[in-house]
Amino acid sequence: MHTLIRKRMAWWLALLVVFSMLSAAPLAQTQSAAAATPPRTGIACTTSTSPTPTFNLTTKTGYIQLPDSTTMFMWGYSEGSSPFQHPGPVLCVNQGDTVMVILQNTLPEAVSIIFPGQQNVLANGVPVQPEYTLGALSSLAPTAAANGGSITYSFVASNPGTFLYESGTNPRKQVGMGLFGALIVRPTMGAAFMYNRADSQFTPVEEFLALLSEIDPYMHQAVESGLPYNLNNYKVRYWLINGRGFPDSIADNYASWLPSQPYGALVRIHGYNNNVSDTLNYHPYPAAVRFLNVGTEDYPYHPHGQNGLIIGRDGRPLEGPAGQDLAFEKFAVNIGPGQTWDVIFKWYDAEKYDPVTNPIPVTLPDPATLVHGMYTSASPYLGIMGPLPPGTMTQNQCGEYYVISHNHALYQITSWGVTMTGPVTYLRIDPPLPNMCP
Ligand SMILES: [Cu+2]
Repeated sequence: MHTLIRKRMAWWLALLVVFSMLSAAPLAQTQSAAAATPPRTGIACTTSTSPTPTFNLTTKTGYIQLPDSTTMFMWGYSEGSSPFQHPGPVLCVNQGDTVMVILQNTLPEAVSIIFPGQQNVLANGVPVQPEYTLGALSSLAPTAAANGGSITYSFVASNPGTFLYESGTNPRKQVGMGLFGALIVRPTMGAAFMYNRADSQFTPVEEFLALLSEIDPYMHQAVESGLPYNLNNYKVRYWLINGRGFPDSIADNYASWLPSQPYGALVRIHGYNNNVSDTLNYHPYPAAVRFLNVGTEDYPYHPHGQNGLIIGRDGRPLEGPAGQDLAFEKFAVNIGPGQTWDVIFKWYDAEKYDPVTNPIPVTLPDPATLVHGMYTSASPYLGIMGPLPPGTMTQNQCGEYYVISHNHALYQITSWGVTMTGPVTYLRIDPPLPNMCP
């Protein structure tokens, strides 16, 4: 079952998998690590009591499912006694918190955690220093010993923003095996802001994670078998978003058929309203996406159809010394290894087409003559389901729009050769409230 057989699935098979999705998967309530009722889409935070949040991270081994039907052996950080998960829990804390992370190591080699972007990190109360073995650097931070060791890291989360946490011990191997996660520091202005700037406000239920990573299957196979692996042979075959490949990426958080991959990547929003003549005022703020790259390659991510406003990078707001706004609009978001990018974006229903009051001023083709994709609403109008040709099926629920959003290095949106998988997801735009969307 764990042998890495390259299974070249036909694309239509992958489509069949998609057909089983978005069918309102029930939320798994057994994952106690996250909030009691995690959101179906968006960031599922693991929290602890402010101002001294404490997280117990235990290294575990486990398996994840990949889009070519491969089952991949992984290492990971799990919360306390929770089962293996990939990636590690999304730790959400508040600016100024004294964060304590207690690492318990069950793996057969020493492991550590580093917190890039955090200052004055302590390990067992002592400032973090590298470890040396026989005079050679062996870890960027003090370790928890193999097979049961423990160590406690602590730091004050001084800066709001998006950060990685990851192994600092033989990171090429250990981070590649899955020892990483995301850390979100909320600013003192509140959880609806990315930074302590009024212009960083977003709609809280429209906050999303895009944690991009990669897998060399031969390294994982060697580690599972207890064999050495020459990292000069490192070659990535799988790329993931939030620990999943498309189409699993668009399934809900905690989808029941992905028990060790809790985080979905579907970006589900409402249109943004800043038009004073608009009668809708329930949605005055944009959506937010936190991009992170824990791999070794650039990930040039691009959401189709709109620019993002880049407001922060590596846990620092883009601003001048006097607080001048240095945010800039960009189409492709090219996240380098180890970087994080904080992006807000607005989706406008610019023309507000309506079949009665504002019809599209062209003759629409007969739906019977069109090829309909599996998420078609068979109508160009937001919130309206058109007539589908007989025999056609759709996963569309309420006339919502779908826009693809994906890594634009096309060789990276594969799973060992199975194209159009990997770091791909959808932007889903729901019709204005009240709507019929489940
Ligand atoms: Cu594209």
